[in-house]
Amino acid sequence: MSSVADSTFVTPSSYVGFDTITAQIEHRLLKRGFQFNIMVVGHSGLGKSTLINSLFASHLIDSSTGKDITKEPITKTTEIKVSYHSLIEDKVRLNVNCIDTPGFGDQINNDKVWEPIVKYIKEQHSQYLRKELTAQREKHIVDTRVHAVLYFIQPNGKGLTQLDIAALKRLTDITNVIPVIAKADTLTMDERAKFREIIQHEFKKHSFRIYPYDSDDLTPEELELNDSIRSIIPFAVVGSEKEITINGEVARGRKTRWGAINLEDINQCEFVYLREFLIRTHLQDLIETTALIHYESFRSKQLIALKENANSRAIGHASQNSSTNMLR
Ligand SMILES: Nc1nc2c(ncn2[C@@H]2O[C@H](COP(=O)(O)OP(=O)(O)O)[C@@H](O)[C@H]2O)c(=O)[nH]1
Ligand SMILES: [Mg+2]
Repeated sequence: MSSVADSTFVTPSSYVGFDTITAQIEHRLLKRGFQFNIMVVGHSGLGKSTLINSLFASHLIDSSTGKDITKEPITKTTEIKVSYHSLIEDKVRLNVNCIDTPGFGDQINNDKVWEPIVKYIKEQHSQYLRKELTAQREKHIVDTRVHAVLYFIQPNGKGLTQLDIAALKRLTDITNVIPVIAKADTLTMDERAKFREIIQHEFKKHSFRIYPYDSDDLTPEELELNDSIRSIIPFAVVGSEKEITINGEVARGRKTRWGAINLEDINQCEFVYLREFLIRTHLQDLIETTALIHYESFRSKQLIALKENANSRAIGHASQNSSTNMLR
Protein backbone atom coordinates (compact mmCIF):
# COMPACT_ATOMS: atom_id res chain seq x y z
CA MET A 1 0.00 0.00 0.00
CA SER A 2 1.31 3.41 -0.78
CA SER A 3 0.38 6.73 0.74
CA VAL A 4 1.50 10.28 0.17
CA ALA A 5 3.78 10.05 3.16
CA ASP A 6 5.90 7.22 1.74
CA SER A 7 5.79 8.30 -1.91
CA THR A 8 9.17 8.22 -3.60
CA PHE A 9 10.65 10.80 -5.95
CA VAL A 10 10.13 9.98 -9.60
CA THR A 11 12.26 11.52 -12.31
CA PRO A 12 10.41 11.49 -15.65
CA SER A 13 12.22 9.50 -18.34
CA SER A 14 12.15 12.44 -20.74
CA TYR A 15 11.87 16.22 -20.27
CA VAL A 16 8.34 17.22 -19.24
CA GLY A 17 9.01 20.87 -18.55
CA PHE A 18 7.20 21.62 -15.27
CA ASP A 19 10.44 23.10 -14.01
CA THR A 20 9.39 26.19 -15.97
CA ILE A 21 6.64 26.91 -13.42
CA THR A 22 8.95 29.23 -11.47
CA ALA A 23 9.64 31.23 -14.63
CA GLN A 24 5.91 31.31 -15.40
CA ILE A 25 5.16 32.64 -11.92
CA GLU A 26 7.96 35.17 -12.22
CA HIS A 27 6.60 36.35 -15.58
CA ARG A 28 3.14 36.88 -14.12
CA LEU A 29 4.48 38.69 -11.03
CA LEU A 30 6.73 40.95 -13.08
CA LYS A 31 3.83 41.90 -15.32
CA ARG A 32 1.77 43.01 -12.35
CA GLY A 33 4.56 44.62 -10.34
CA PHE A 34 4.77 44.75 -6.56
CA GLN A 35 3.08 47.02 -4.06
CA PHE A 36 4.80 48.22 -0.90
CA ASN A 37 3.19 50.70 1.48
CA ILE A 38 5.50 52.29 4.02
CA MET A 39 4.54 54.80 6.71
CA VAL A 40 6.81 57.10 8.68
CA VAL A 41 5.88 58.30 12.16
CA GLY A 42 7.78 60.71 14.41
CA HIS A 43 8.21 64.38 15.32
CA SER A 44 8.87 66.96 12.63
CA GLY A 45 12.50 67.39 11.73
CA LEU A 46 13.66 63.92 12.79
CA GLY A 47 14.70 63.07 9.24
CA LYS A 48 11.72 60.97 8.13
CA SER A 49 11.53 62.30 4.58
CA THR A 50 15.30 62.22 4.20
CA LEU A 51 15.51 58.60 5.34
CA ILE A 52 12.79 57.43 2.94
CA ASN A 53 14.59 59.18 0.09
CA SER A 54 17.89 57.66 1.21
CA LEU A 55 16.43 54.15 1.43
CA PHE A 56 15.04 54.19 -2.09
CA ALA A 57 17.87 56.35 -3.49
CA SER A 58 15.16 58.52 -5.06
CA HIS A 59 13.57 61.81 -4.15
CA LEU A 60 10.12 60.59 -3.06
CA ILE A 61 9.15 63.01 -0.28
CA ASP A 62 10.12 66.65 0.08
CA SER A 63 12.26 67.23 3.10
CA SER A 64 11.62 70.22 5.33
CA THR A 65 15.12 71.57 4.61
CA GLY A 66 15.07 75.32 4.56
CA LYS A 67 11.72 75.51 6.31
CA ASP A 68 11.70 76.79 9.82
CA ILE A 69 9.56 74.22 11.58
CA THR A 70 9.09 76.47 14.59
CA LYS A 71 7.51 79.07 12.33
CA GLU A 72 5.30 76.66 10.38
CA PRO A 73 1.64 76.87 11.34
CA ILE A 74 0.95 74.17 13.89
CA THR A 75 -1.75 71.78 12.75
CA LYS A 76 -4.38 70.77 15.27
CA THR A 77 -3.84 67.10 14.67
CA THR A 78 -1.73 64.57 12.81
CA GLU A 79 -2.27 64.69 9.06
CA ILE A 80 -1.98 61.74 6.73
CA LYS A 81 -0.29 62.46 3.41
CA VAL A 82 0.08 59.67 0.89
CA SER A 83 2.34 59.92 -2.13
CA TYR A 84 2.49 57.30 -4.90
CA HIS A 85 5.63 56.26 -6.74
CA SER A 86 6.64 53.65 -9.24
CA LEU A 87 10.27 52.52 -9.08
CA ILE A 88 11.97 50.34 -11.65
CA GLU A 89 15.05 48.24 -11.03
CA ASP A 90 16.08 45.78 -13.72
CA LYS A 91 12.81 44.04 -14.67
CA VAL A 92 11.06 44.69 -11.37
CA ARG A 93 8.48 47.42 -10.88
CA LEU A 94 7.91 48.37 -7.26
CA ASN A 95 4.99 50.63 -6.54
CA VAL A 96 5.77 52.43 -3.33
CA ASN A 97 3.17 54.36 -1.40
CA CYS A 98 4.77 56.62 1.20
CA ILE A 99 2.47 57.58 4.01
CA ASP A 100 3.74 60.64 5.82
CA THR A 101 2.24 61.78 9.12
CA PRO A 102 3.08 65.49 9.52
CA GLY A 103 2.05 67.08 12.77
CA PHE A 104 2.63 63.97 14.91
CA GLY A 105 3.90 65.06 18.31
CA ASP A 106 4.11 68.73 17.36
CA GLN A 107 1.15 69.94 19.39
CA ILE A 108 1.26 71.32 22.88
CA ASN A 109 -1.26 68.73 23.92
CA ASN A 110 -0.21 65.46 22.34
CA ASP A 111 -3.09 63.51 23.70
CA LYS A 112 -4.26 60.95 21.14
CA VAL A 113 -2.20 62.30 18.23
CA TRP A 114 -1.77 58.68 17.16
CA GLU A 115 -5.50 58.35 16.55
CA PRO A 116 -5.56 59.52 12.90
CA ILE A 117 -2.69 57.08 12.22
CA VAL A 118 -4.45 54.11 13.81
CA LYS A 119 -7.64 55.07 12.02
CA TYR A 120 -5.87 55.22 8.65
CA ILE A 121 -4.30 51.76 9.13
CA LYS A 122 -7.62 50.21 10.15
CA GLU A 123 -9.46 51.92 7.31
CA GLN A 124 -7.17 50.29 4.76
CA HIS A 125 -7.94 46.87 6.28
CA SER A 126 -11.60 47.68 6.27
CA GLN A 127 -11.58 48.77 2.62
CA TYR A 128 -9.77 45.60 1.63
CA LEU A 129 -12.29 43.47 3.50
CA ARG A 130 -15.22 45.22 1.88
CA LYS A 131 -13.71 44.60 -1.55
CA GLU A 132 -13.19 40.93 -0.69
CA LEU A 133 -16.76 40.55 0.48
CA THR A 134 -18.48 41.99 -2.58
CA ALA A 135 -20.25 39.44 -4.80
CA GLN A 136 -18.16 40.35 -7.83
CA ARG A 137 -14.73 40.49 -6.36
CA GLU A 138 -12.05 42.34 -8.29
CA LYS A 139 -9.55 39.91 -9.79
CA HIS A 140 -6.75 41.78 -8.17
CA ILE A 141 -7.58 43.95 -5.19
CA VAL A 142 -5.33 46.99 -4.99
CA ASP A 143 -3.44 46.73 -1.73
CA THR A 144 -3.29 49.91 0.32
CA ARG A 145 -2.66 48.14 3.65
CA VAL A 146 0.32 49.56 5.53
CA HIS A 147 3.14 47.01 5.33
CA ALA A 148 5.67 48.75 7.55
CA VAL A 149 5.81 51.67 9.95
CA LEU A 150 9.19 53.28 10.50
CA TYR A 151 8.93 54.82 13.96
CA PHE A 152 11.45 57.60 14.64
CA ILE A 153 12.76 57.91 18.20
CA GLN A 154 14.37 61.24 19.15
CA PRO A 155 18.09 60.86 19.89
CA ASN A 156 17.72 62.31 23.38
CA GLY A 157 19.86 59.62 25.03
CA LYS A 158 17.31 59.21 27.81
CA GLY A 159 14.59 56.91 26.54
CA LEU A 160 11.08 56.76 25.17
CA THR A 161 8.66 59.60 25.85
CA GLN A 162 5.12 59.04 27.13
CA LEU A 163 3.93 59.78 23.60
CA ASP A 164 6.28 57.13 22.13
CA ILE A 165 4.98 54.56 24.62
CA ALA A 166 1.34 55.36 23.93
CA ALA A 167 1.79 55.38 20.15
CA LEU A 168 3.98 52.25 20.00
CA LYS A 169 1.51 50.35 22.17
CA ARG A 170 -1.28 50.95 19.64
CA LEU A 171 0.78 50.65 16.48
CA THR A 172 2.57 47.40 17.34
CA ASP A 173 -0.84 45.84 17.91
CA ILE A 174 -2.05 46.43 14.34
CA THR A 175 0.98 46.68 12.07
CA ASN A 176 4.67 45.86 11.52
CA VAL A 177 6.62 48.48 13.44
CA ILE A 178 10.33 49.06 12.84
CA PRO A 179 11.75 51.57 15.34
CA VAL A 180 14.82 53.63 14.48
CA ILE A 181 16.98 56.06 16.45
CA ALA A 182 16.71 59.21 14.33
CA LYS A 183 19.73 61.37 13.45
CA ALA A 184 22.13 58.97 15.14
CA ASP A 185 25.06 61.16 14.06
CA THR A 186 24.12 63.52 16.89
CA LEU A 187 25.19 60.81 19.36
CA THR A 188 28.62 59.24 19.87
CA MET A 189 28.99 55.48 19.28
CA ASP A 190 28.98 54.95 23.03
CA GLU A 191 25.86 57.02 23.50
CA ARG A 192 24.10 55.13 20.69
CA ALA A 193 24.88 51.75 22.30
CA LYS A 194 23.67 52.91 25.73
CA PHE A 195 20.54 54.49 24.26
CA ARG A 196 19.71 51.33 22.34
CA GLU A 197 20.04 49.27 25.52
CA ILE A 198 17.66 51.58 27.39
CA ILE A 199 15.10 51.41 24.60
CA GLN A 200 15.32 47.65 24.15
CA HIS A 201 14.72 47.35 27.87
CA GLU A 202 11.64 49.59 27.60
CA PHE A 203 10.28 47.56 24.68
CA LYS A 204 10.52 44.45 26.89
CA LYS A 205 9.00 46.20 29.87
CA HIS A 206 5.96 47.29 27.86
CA SER A 207 5.82 43.97 25.93
CA PHE A 208 5.67 45.69 22.55
CA ARG A 209 5.40 43.26 19.69
CA ILE A 210 8.12 44.59 17.42
CA TYR A 211 8.66 43.22 13.90
CA PRO A 212 10.19 40.71 12.81
CA TYR A 213 8.11 37.89 14.25
CA ASP A 214 9.27 34.29 14.56
CA SER A 215 7.07 31.41 13.48
CA ASP A 216 7.24 27.61 13.18
CA ASP A 217 7.82 27.65 9.44
CA LEU A 218 11.09 29.56 9.64
CA THR A 219 14.37 27.69 9.04
CA PRO A 220 17.12 27.83 11.71
CA GLU A 221 19.00 30.29 9.45
CA GLU A 222 15.96 32.56 9.19
CA LEU A 223 15.45 32.44 12.96
CA GLU A 224 19.11 33.32 13.46
CA LEU A 225 18.79 36.25 11.05
CA ASN A 226 15.76 37.53 12.96
CA ASP A 227 17.71 37.25 16.24
CA SER A 228 20.56 39.30 14.84
CA ILE A 229 18.15 41.92 13.52
CA ARG A 230 16.41 42.12 16.90
CA SER A 231 19.75 42.72 18.59
CA ILE A 232 20.27 45.96 16.62
CA ILE A 233 16.71 47.29 16.83
CA PRO A 234 16.22 50.25 17.03
CA PHE A 235 18.62 50.88 14.13
CA ALA A 236 20.78 53.94 14.72
CA VAL A 237 20.25 55.60 11.35
CA VAL A 238 21.55 58.58 9.46
CA GLY A 239 19.93 59.85 6.31
CA SER A 240 21.18 62.11 3.56
CA GLU A 241 20.43 62.85 -0.05
CA LYS A 242 23.64 64.80 -0.49
CA GLU A 243 26.93 63.57 -1.80
CA ILE A 244 30.06 64.62 0.02
CA THR A 245 33.73 63.92 -0.52
CA ILE A 246 35.33 61.71 2.11
CA ASN A 247 39.04 60.95 1.73
CA GLY A 248 38.83 61.83 -1.94
CA GLU A 249 35.82 59.59 -2.57
CA VAL A 250 32.31 60.80 -3.30
CA ALA A 251 29.62 59.18 -1.15
CA ARG A 252 26.18 59.94 0.23
CA GLY A 253 26.74 61.26 3.70
CA ARG A 254 26.72 64.09 6.22
CA LYS A 255 29.32 66.36 7.67
CA THR A 256 29.04 66.32 11.46
CA ARG A 257 30.99 67.87 14.27
CA TRP A 258 32.88 64.57 14.65
CA GLY A 259 33.76 64.42 10.98
CA ALA A 260 32.06 63.07 7.89
CA ILE A 261 29.66 60.13 7.97
CA ASN A 262 29.30 57.85 4.99
CA LEU A 263 25.83 56.30 4.90
CA GLU A 264 27.12 53.14 3.26
CA ASP A 265 29.78 52.54 5.93
CA ILE A 266 28.56 49.99 8.50
CA ASN A 267 31.15 51.21 10.98
CA GLN A 268 29.61 54.68 11.03
CA CYS A 269 25.86 54.07 11.13
CA GLU A 270 23.24 51.37 10.66
CA PHE A 271 21.58 52.72 7.53
CA VAL A 272 22.90 49.78 5.49
CA TYR A 273 21.54 47.25 8.01
CA LEU A 274 18.13 48.86 7.92
CA ARG A 275 18.03 48.89 4.10
CA GLU A 276 19.23 45.28 3.97
CA PHE A 277 16.50 44.20 6.39
CA LEU A 278 13.65 46.30 5.06
CA ILE A 279 14.24 45.85 1.35
CA ARG A 280 16.65 43.03 0.62
CA THR A 281 15.66 40.32 3.12
CA HIS A 282 12.22 41.12 4.58
CA LEU A 283 10.24 43.06 1.95
CA GLN A 284 8.14 40.05 0.96
CA ASP A 285 7.76 39.00 4.61
CA LEU A 286 6.49 42.46 5.59
CA ILE A 287 3.82 42.22 2.88
CA GLU A 288 2.88 38.65 3.83
CA THR A 289 2.86 39.33 7.56
CA THR A 290 0.51 42.25 6.99
CA ALA A 291 -1.91 39.99 5.11
CA LEU A 292 -1.57 36.86 7.22
CA ILE A 293 -1.28 38.30 10.71
CA HIS A 294 -2.49 41.91 10.97
CA TYR A 295 -5.20 41.91 8.31
CA GLU A 296 -6.27 38.40 9.29
CA SER A 297 -6.79 39.42 12.89
CA PHE A 298 -8.78 42.50 11.83
CA ARG A 299 -10.82 40.38 9.40
CA SER A 300 -11.72 37.68 11.91
CA LYS A 301 -12.72 40.24 14.55
CA GLN A 302 -14.96 42.04 12.06
CA LEU A 303 -16.54 38.87 10.74
CA ILE A 304 -17.27 37.56 14.23
CA ALA A 305 -18.84 40.90 15.14
CA LEU A 306 -20.81 40.84 11.92
CA LYS A 307 -22.09 37.34 12.63
CA GLU A 308 -23.07 38.18 16.19
CA ASN A 309 -24.78 41.29 14.96
CA ALA A 310 -26.62 39.36 12.26
CA ASN A 311 -27.72 36.73 14.80
CA SER A 312 -29.14 39.28 17.18
CA ARG A 313 -30.77 41.17 14.35
CA ALA A 314 -32.24 38.02 12.80
CA ILE A 315 -34.71 38.00 15.65
CA GLY A 316 -35.77 41.50 14.72
CA HIS A 317 -35.66 40.68 10.95
CA ALA A 318 -33.16 43.45 10.39
CA SER A 319 -31.73 43.89 6.92
CA GLN A 320 -28.21 42.66 6.15
CA ASN A 321 -27.26 46.04 4.80
CA SER A 322 -27.26 47.64 8.18
CA SER A 323 -24.94 44.99 9.59
CA THR A 324 -22.41 45.37 6.78
CA ASN A 325 -22.14 48.99 7.85
CA MET A 326 -20.15 47.70 10.78
CA LEU A 327 -17.19 47.28 8.48
CA ARG A 328 -16.85 51.00 8.15
N1 LIG B 1 22.09 65.46 11.62
C1 LIG B 1 21.20 64.90 10.84
N2 LIG B 1 20.31 65.68 10.19
C2 LIG B 1 19.40 65.07 9.39
C3 LIG B 1 19.33 63.66 9.22
N3 LIG B 1 18.32 63.37 8.37
C4 LIG B 1 17.78 64.56 8.02
N4 LIG B 1 18.42 65.58 8.62
C5 LIG B 1 18.13 67.03 8.47
O1 LIG B 1 17.05 67.36 9.34
C6 LIG B 1 16.16 68.28 8.71
C7 LIG B 1 14.75 67.69 8.63
O2 LIG B 1 14.75 66.56 7.80
P1 LIG B 1 13.41 65.95 7.19
O3 LIG B 1 13.80 64.71 6.48
O4 LIG B 1 12.66 66.96 6.43
O5 LIG B 1 12.61 65.60 8.54
P2 LIG B 1 11.06 65.21 8.73
O6 LIG B 1 10.36 66.45 9.14
O7 LIG B 1 11.06 64.20 9.83
O8 LIG B 1 10.59 64.66 7.43
C8 LIG B 1 16.77 68.57 7.34
O9 LIG B 1 17.52 69.73 7.42
C9 LIG B 1 17.67 67.37 7.07
O10 LIG B 1 18.76 67.67 6.24
C10 LIG B 1 20.30 62.87 9.94
O11 LIG B 1 20.31 61.64 9.87
N5 LIG B 1 21.18 63.54 10.74
MG1 LIG C 1 8.98 65.17 6.27
